[in-house]
Formats: sequence, C-alpha cells, structure tokens
Amino acid sequence: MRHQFSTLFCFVFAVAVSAHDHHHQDQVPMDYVKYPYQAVYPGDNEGEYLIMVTADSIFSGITTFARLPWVQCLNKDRDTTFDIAFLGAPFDTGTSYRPGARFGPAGIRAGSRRLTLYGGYNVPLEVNPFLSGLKLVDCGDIPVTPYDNNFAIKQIENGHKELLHRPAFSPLGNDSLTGEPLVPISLDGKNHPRIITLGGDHTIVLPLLRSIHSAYGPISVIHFDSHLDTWKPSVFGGAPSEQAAINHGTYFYWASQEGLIKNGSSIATLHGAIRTTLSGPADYLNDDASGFQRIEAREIDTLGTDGIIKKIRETVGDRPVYLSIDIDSIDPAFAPATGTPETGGWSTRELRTILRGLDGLHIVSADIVEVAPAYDTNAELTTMAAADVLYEVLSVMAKTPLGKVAN
Ligand SMILES: [Mn+2]
Repeated sequence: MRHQFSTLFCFVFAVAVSAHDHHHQDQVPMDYVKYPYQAVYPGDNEGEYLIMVTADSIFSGITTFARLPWVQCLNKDRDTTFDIAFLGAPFDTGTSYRPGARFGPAGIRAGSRRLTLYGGYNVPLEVNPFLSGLKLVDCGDIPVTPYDNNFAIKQIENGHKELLHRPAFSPLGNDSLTGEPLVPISLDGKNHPRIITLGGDHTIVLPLLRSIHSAYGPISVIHFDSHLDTWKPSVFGGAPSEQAAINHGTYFYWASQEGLIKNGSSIATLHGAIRTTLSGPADYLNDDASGFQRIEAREIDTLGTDGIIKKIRETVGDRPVYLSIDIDSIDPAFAPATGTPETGGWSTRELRTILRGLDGLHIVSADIVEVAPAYDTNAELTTMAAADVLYEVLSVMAKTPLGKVAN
C-alpha cells in the first residue's frame, strides 16, 4: 500500500509541474531527469530566453554530431525532413596507404561533442548555426559493406540521393536585401536540403558527386587536399582491375570523365593546399585536363589567407559549389590521423579562416574525409580539428540560403 501511495503522489506532482509555465527562474527543473537536460540562456535582450544544451550533456549520452538529434533518415524516419543533415559514409577500402577512415564518422562525432558547450555562436561570422532557425539533424551512417567496393559505392550514392531529394524542411524565404522571394539554384528547380558527409576515404566523393549531379547538374568544386586526386588509374594504383581503378587518388578523374564537375571554357573548380610529390609534371597537365585550378599549400606564405580566399572566390563566383575537405590539407602537426599525411600543410587556424572566407557562397553540400582516428593522439587532435572545420562550414551554410532572386 505504501508503494501505491508514493506512485500516486509522484503522478500528482508531475501534473503540477507540467502545468507550470517553464521559465528560467525555476530554481531546479523538476523534470531534471528528462534527457538530455536543457538549460535556459538568458539571451541578449530583456525577457528573451533561448533553450541551450548545457555542459552536463556534452560528455554524457549517445554521441551525435554536435549533440544534434539523431534521426534514422534511411530507415524508420524516412519521412523526416531537415535543412542540413550530417551523414556518415564509413568506407575505407579505396585507400593507398593507411586504412582506418571507416571509423571517421564515429571519430568526428566524438571530436564534435564540445561544439555547443558555450552555445555555438560563431563570433567572426556573427551567426549561431544551431539557433539559426534551420532544422539540423544527424542522420547516422549509410550502411556500407566493407567486402565489395562496387556495391559500397552504389550504397553511398543511393543513401546520399535519398536524403538530397527529400524536400527541405524550411522554405527559402526572401532575399535579405530586396525582400523578393528566392527561387532554388538547383537544376531541377527544387529546394534541396544540404548534406554534410562524414567520410570515409576520399573515394566516397565519386558517388556523392553522382548524387549531387542528379539535382544540380555539373557542379563547381572547391577541394582542399594535399593531393590532386585526379590521377589517371594507370598512374595511381596501376588499375589491375576495373574496380581497382576507382580509388581515393582517382575519383576526381572519373568525376571529370563522367561530366559530374564543371570543366572546359569556364574553369570553376579548384584544389587548395596542394603539396604532394608527383609521378612527374604530366600529373599537372592531367589535372588541368580534369578542369582544376590549383592553389599550392606554400602559397599561404606569399598570398596569406586573404589572397587564397580571393583566388577561390574569383574562381567559383556565385555558382552552386560542392565543398570537399580532405583532413590532410591540414598539417600532420595539427591533424596526424589520416590515410596519407603530408608535411608542410596549413594549420587548423588557417584552414578555418579560409573556410570562413567562403561566407556568401552557395555551398550545396560538403564533406570531410580521410579522418582515420586510430592514428590520432589521445587528445583527439584530428577529430576535433575535423569537427571544428565542419562548424565553420555549417556556419557559412546557415547564413546563405540556396536561392536567388528570379530574373
Ligand atoms: Mn584526398
């Protein structure tokens, strides 16, 4: 009887609490066992308050990117819409040196835990991507087989496409200057959501670009990497079989061959942070033929970050652009846990500054690849760098809708 009484007591108590209007003045939230615990941030103006995830949930619970809600986008939550989704592609059977990027998505999520610890406001970009009104979710990982590359590459394309062709959660809204309604910049005229893919080795960008092509047609690409990744299969890997010809050093060659990326008269595609040795100068001619311009890593000493940003913006213009970031663009001093490290790279600070310089560009989707956590330090240097780099990408995306004013 005593047990029953206490149950009844709790019930009445709970009703009383839920009927109570929630305000930050509450001394102790009566529903403190609710998970995850959310606190109230007073905001900048009188009477304003914002719900924030607090420090005590940063290191507890199931890990998603930046503590975003996990949505099972590819199975039971197929009807769920969103504006920006994080999506893992745990594939690493296209690597030439160190394997291990299949653990990249899990590692990057772990490295992202602290992103909302102080609220997530991006000071230089003057935006809080987590409170910008967009619906952000973590869609988990695409199921990827480790036994058959051909099959895995199709899985990645289909998984990405499935999300890309879902309608965006939020309408495009109006142009901030003219107030005129925005129309989509996609080729199919639809308002697509954006996907930030967590790799995976760089091979995944071939199926990702196949998916992007289905909505945007041939796309401009900004590619940060120490390597070209446009090598001919006969040069990179020797192409002993059709399958071996598609790997993390050749996928851009194939993307160019398939017409997935912009090429020809209007050069609109470029690499940044290049510093690899070559099989010979012909590699650069081959890279030219794939449509890329190059910014060498060492140019940061002469141009600075401002000069590099200028070069990127002049190349891409206001075209829709896909952004692919190989973590090896960052120097191994800052990001050692990667498949093919190259010394002489940019610092994490320099890459973050350059990414913020993309503010205003129409980045239709993005990825970060080649994070192989097994080679990281115990301090999670690389996964933290990867997560923080994506925070800049997310902030830039949150500021610029994928729309234009109709002519
Ligand atoms: Mn690469």
